Amino acid sequence: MTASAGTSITAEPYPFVLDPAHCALVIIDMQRDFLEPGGFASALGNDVAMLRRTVEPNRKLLAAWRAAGLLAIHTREGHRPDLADLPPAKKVRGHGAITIGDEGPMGRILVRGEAGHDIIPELYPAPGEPVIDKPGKGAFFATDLHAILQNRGITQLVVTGVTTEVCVNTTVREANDRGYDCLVLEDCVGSYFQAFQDAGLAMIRAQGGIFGWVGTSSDLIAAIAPIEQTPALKGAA
Ligand code: C5J
Repeated sequence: MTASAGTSITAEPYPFVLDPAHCALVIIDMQRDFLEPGGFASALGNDVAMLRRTVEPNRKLLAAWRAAGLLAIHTREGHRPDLADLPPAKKVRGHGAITIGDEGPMGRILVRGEAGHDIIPELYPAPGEPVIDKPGKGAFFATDLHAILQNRGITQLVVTGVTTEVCVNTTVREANDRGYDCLVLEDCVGSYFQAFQDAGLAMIRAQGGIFGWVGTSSDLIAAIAPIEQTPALKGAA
């Protein structure tokens, strides 16, 4: 078996045919403020363990993806230090005591350049891997993600990260409307709420895969392993 010609991967609602040469891994918002015990989300009382269970599967997947020579892209939700790109509605939503731009446990909340805004060390981008700074929930809104993907001939996305029902779902819907096939890996996406994790995945694969496919990292890693083991296939991919 080679993974270069189109490998069928077990997924719901039916197998996903991977085309590695035209597929990018997009890891959504694995940022310290969302995932670390001392971060903003945990200060608000969220159980970050619900998200941290995704770290190790993502780490293994990213290592395999890099070893296969495939394109990995990282996103971060956040805003300019002057907050000029922060809609007033987003700033006040939720009536929180502290909101975006205020001082949090790891610097100003969701502000670019602050420690809490950065990606967790376990999944830190390697040199050359694009990092998309996005002001919204979707990774396509007000970013150059679509241009980067188009310029590289990408037609498929493997989507992982947090949170399942917010930034992962929004990005998958945006990608779907732009013509990308999306495979979401259930063990590599997380929510602070189990009901939202379940519903978020169910909505993607419902109605014959209305937004995409749902699979697991172990099946994907098995499918790309031949690329890693066969140097000649890296060129094909
Ligand atoms: C993400 C959020 N990344 N929940 N953000 O999902 O506000």
